[in-house]
Amino acid sequence: MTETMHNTPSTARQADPFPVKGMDAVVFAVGNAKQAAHYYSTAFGMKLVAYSGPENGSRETASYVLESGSARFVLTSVIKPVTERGRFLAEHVAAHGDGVVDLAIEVPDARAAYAYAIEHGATGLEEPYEIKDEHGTVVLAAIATYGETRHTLVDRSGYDGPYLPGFTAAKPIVAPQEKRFFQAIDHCVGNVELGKMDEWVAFYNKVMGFTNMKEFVGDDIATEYSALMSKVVADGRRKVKFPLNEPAIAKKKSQIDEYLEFYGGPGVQHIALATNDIVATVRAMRAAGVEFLDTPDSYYDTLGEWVGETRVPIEELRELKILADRDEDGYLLQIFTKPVQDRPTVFFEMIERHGSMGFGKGNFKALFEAIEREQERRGNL
Ligand code: TYF
Ligand code: FE
Repeated sequence: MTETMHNTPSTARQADPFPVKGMDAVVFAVGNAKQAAHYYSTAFGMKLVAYSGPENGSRETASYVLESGSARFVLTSVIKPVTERGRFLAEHVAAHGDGVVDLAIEVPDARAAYAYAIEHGATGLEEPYEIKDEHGTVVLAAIATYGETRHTLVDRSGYDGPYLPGFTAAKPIVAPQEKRFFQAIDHCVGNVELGKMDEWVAFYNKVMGFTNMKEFVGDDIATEYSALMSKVVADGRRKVKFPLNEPAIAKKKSQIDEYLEFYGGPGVQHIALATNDIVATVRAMRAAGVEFLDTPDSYYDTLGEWVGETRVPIEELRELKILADRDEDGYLLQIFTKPVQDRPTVFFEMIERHGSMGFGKGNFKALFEAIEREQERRGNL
């Protein structure tokens, strides 16, 4: 599928209906944010920059803000639920395990973004509001997306504090890595129920004016080996990319069904993190104990024939189990972690792009066979 084509010449194209600056943060609700912050510091090389908790006025929750380049994670856990928000977060962890509650998007105008979304059918969760401190003012609003996930719309152009009012600057938990493991959030993937993918694609088309990217996984690939269908939506400037998966009826139990069963419904499946040196990143993460999906040796025997030259010699890709894919625009290198909690739910992808705007479709066979081997080990196939 190609992007929607308009007959109007590009010079007459309408202004972006929903301008987006990029991902603001991926917000996780977890059982133990203190330990999670340590994990993302040591295993993902992230740097703690801000904190909110009982020591600085938040009696209900503790939140740790970690950064790596432009990528920001917020890890929140409940200390003692008193308000609706505290109860929501506690119940979220009870129902879903550690997971993503918010894919927060940075926008130039949160009021305008919220108004556009509501006008086009979004469910409002927080009407636009301002919070301020000595660093300035942030405007926030929030809308619902799949499952219990939300999109907070953040305008931080009038703010220069470490994260949001209520947070104070914090020192790194461990000595900072000499080199970042990743620089940015590349894409955030959602799993939705069988038959709902197109509804959620339509939701992003309508509510945020996002358009479809050309890479998609249809029936053919789905039944042959992937057991999932997938389409990708993105904002006009491709600053945020949201692939959406649904299970497909295939020979094996879909990995998406396994996710939906253990997460207890739709939610964020994986976050892809952009690196400019995937070899160094994977070496460092493996050394820190991060587990990656295995790729069979046979994958590398024929890789060179179809993927051509890449920055990294095939033998190094083989050693580290890194995947490669090429399309008309260039190539990419990618690898997937195993789920990062006890439930077979959320995982990460590390991706190094060289021109390709794709998502690794050429790897689906090898990738999904690897995922199925893991499902089998868990007894869920
Ligand atoms: O984001 C994507 O679409 C790629 C492909 O379980 C993919 O990373 C899709 C589903 C999945 C793993 C990777
Ligand atoms: Fe991905």
